[in-house]
Amino acid sequence: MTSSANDMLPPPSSAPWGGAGKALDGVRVLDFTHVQSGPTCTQLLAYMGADVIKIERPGVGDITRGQLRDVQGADSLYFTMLNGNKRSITIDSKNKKGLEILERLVKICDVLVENFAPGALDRMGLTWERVHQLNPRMIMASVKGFGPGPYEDCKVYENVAQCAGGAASTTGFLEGPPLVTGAQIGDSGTGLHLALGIVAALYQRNRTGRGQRVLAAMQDGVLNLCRVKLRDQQRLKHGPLTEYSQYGQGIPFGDATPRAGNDSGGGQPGWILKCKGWETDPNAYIYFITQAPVWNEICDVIGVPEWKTHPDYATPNARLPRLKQIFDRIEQWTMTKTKLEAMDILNKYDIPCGPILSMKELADERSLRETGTVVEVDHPKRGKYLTVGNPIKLSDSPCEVQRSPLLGEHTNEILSSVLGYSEGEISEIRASGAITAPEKPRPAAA
Ligand code: CAO
Repeated sequence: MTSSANDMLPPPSSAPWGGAGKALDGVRVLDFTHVQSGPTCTQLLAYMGADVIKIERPGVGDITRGQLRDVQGADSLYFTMLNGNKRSITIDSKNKKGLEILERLVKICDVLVENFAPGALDRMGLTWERVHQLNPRMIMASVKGFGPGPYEDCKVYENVAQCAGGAASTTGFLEGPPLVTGAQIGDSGTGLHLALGIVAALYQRNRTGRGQRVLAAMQDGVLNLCRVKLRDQQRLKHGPLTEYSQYGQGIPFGDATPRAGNDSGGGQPGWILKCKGWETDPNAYIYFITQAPVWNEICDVIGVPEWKTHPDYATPNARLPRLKQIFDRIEQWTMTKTKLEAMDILNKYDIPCGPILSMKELADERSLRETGTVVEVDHPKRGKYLTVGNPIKLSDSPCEVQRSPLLGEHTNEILSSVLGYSEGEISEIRASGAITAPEKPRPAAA
């Protein structure tokens, strides 16, 4: 009889769904991340059950704790919404004792995640070689702005990545400048890529017994999300991009994928159209897709049944040069309905469409609360706030969203119960300055 890898696995659990622990139970993450990209990644791992220990500089912490502060004396929403379900320990990595504690953490963690500027971790003494020597099973995962190449030493923020990864050159209107998008595809998008790399590395480690380096460069992550634009770049060699409205307007194409306004990215033309109330409500709009299989239904709904058979409109190819005129006609209809009324009517006919929802509407949307995508949590300093829960739903690993930790809230707990330091040793550590901010000099006596 031959044995397979599956023979090594335990039999299926008889616990009820959601009662067999969390997907990443038992995985301990040394979270050396800050700002947005890295924290997005480690928050997802925490949502999935990993024990995420966030290392922060004593007295200061993640810089976002104090950025865009809305409540005096409380951690900002920037921080709280990216650091739920984590524990916080303060360690000064430039203090000798601090580095010793960090190295002890390296030995007992499964994954180290960091997104410092290139070289910062090496300067702390935590090179890949050192980390691998301390713990050969350690997976060391990094977000950097760029991969190896001419820009590898550059510091990068969200919009820089959007520009360098191809998003900005392909976003906006043809006649306008490049635009960045509100979706944080550089930061949160790269955090997502990194999280996938980490779980793949954890899975491979089950077989090989060793860790590896995982790198997600923000430029690469953005380009991956702009894959269809690189597709269009190659199609340009073979003629104009007929689904872009500039084709119908007779505007010639250049040698690079142009900005496409609100054109649909796929082969089904779409546009954003005004709805009732657009004069005063900036979000009274709907995205409308003229999907070919429901063309007849579209003609009936907007009141031009003759377009079903008219040679200028009956086929997708005939419609391509007339998209502007077609959407203008559809808009005459959408302007008579609110975006939600239009949505109701169009969905009855399976016509793909989507209301432009504001953040206010999303925050109030009951179904998002019910699925745990939008969650209200309580915080000792700022009170209740909304955050985004796990957007990835696992049927056997439910997510309970917890508030973000206060700066250093778990320092003692981690030193004693995770690292096994005695009370006496913790006092010595405290005296060494490794976990506390240096005292501010007192003003001289008058
Ligand atoms: N104890 C002591 N020092 C610490 C510390 C700790 N616990 N935590 C961090 N530091 C130090 C680092 O060692 C580094 O010091 P040196 O430069 O002297 O070696 C310093 O803090 C700052 O690190 P940084 O250069 O990463 O921070 P920055 O604010 O100047 O730059 C950012 C921020 C995001 C531009 C940069 O980290 C970066 O390019 N990261 C990679 C790309 C990325 O993730 N960008 C997305 C950010 S989200 O918009």
